[in-house]
Amino acid sequence: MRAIMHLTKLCTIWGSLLTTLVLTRDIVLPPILEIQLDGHQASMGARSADFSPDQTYAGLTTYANLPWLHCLSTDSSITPFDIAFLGAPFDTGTTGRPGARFGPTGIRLGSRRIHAGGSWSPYTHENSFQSWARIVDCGDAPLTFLDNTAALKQLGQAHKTVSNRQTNATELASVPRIITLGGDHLTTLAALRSTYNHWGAVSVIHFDSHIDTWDPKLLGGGISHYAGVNHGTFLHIAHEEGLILNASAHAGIRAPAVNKKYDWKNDKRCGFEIVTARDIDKIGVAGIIDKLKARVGSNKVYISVDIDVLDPAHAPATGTAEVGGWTTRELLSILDGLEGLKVIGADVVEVAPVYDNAGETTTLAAAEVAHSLMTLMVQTPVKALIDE
Ligand SMILES: [Mn+2]
Repeated sequence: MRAIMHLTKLCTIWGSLLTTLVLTRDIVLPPILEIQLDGHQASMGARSADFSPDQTYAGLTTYANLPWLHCLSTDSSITPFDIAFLGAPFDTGTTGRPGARFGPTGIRLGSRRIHAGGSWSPYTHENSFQSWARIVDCGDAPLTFLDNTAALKQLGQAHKTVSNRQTNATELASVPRIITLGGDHLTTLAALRSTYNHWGAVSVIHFDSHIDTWDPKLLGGGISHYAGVNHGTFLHIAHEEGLILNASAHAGIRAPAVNKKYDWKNDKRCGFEIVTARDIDKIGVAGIIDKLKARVGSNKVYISVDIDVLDPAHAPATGTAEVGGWTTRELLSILDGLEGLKVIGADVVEVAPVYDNAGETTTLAAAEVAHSLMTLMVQTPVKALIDE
């Protein structure tokens, strides 16, 4: 009892002390006179504002506030870099809702709180922006929206130009690696054609709710050869062109095939093993990671993330949404679990911001997916064929 009385007395003293403190705090209105713009002691009058490039919400919107570089310029002496973000504003290869041409802009907006100065991971305690790699945003490739064949050629040319640049950390990497911000999934075909030149045929880890190996004669209606080249057939075409190894995998599959047997058989023939969306209920995140790693082994890997691998609850803004998918946390955990793979190229595609909500659910997710892909590249530098 005595102790309780003592405690009550103490609380009363503390209470009045706090009240005094609050009442006597010196508040200057308007509160601008003593603003410290450089984080030290300067006042506004001292004109010492911090205009360093690593400021969020300032300057032009690049991916994660990275420096923009005119990678597609004809100037051969531009700043060397090791990893580049490249937008592919293209959506005329889609069979569903269009709008992914605005994906690169959407993903950049979704990334505006990510920045090099404050990206220390709570999981690894690393910051992949502060590493051996110089990372830049090359802006978007100029692509026609009127001719898919021409657009693919333009995108291929852009990839070639960017990947033929000088690297900065020459002892670790001789070819700059590209993370494409899509764009519908057909854009991945141009990326794979380009990576082949530097890395040869690669394993593909394809995060998607759809297999995307559909036979162009079937998906495209057989109307024309041109119609068969679309975002649901590009992996079939990549296989035909010899760009991918028979050691590739889909992850997150749940969309139905359009026939009983042929699609699955054809998918296998194209080099893919399937991890379904519901496999996660049986083997968990760790089991999925193990399966994917076992499938690609020590091969060089291209990772393509169709944002529709996520459930529409986590990524509504996409062209061909399928319910019953993974959560954002599950996808990020799986991606981060692929640490150690030799990732030579990557993309996040099928982001169509017009279908997003006010909370930017999809573009925030896509931005973080791109961050994870970038981190995989930083964790494992890879030598190009020519250096092996
Ligand atoms: Mn896809």
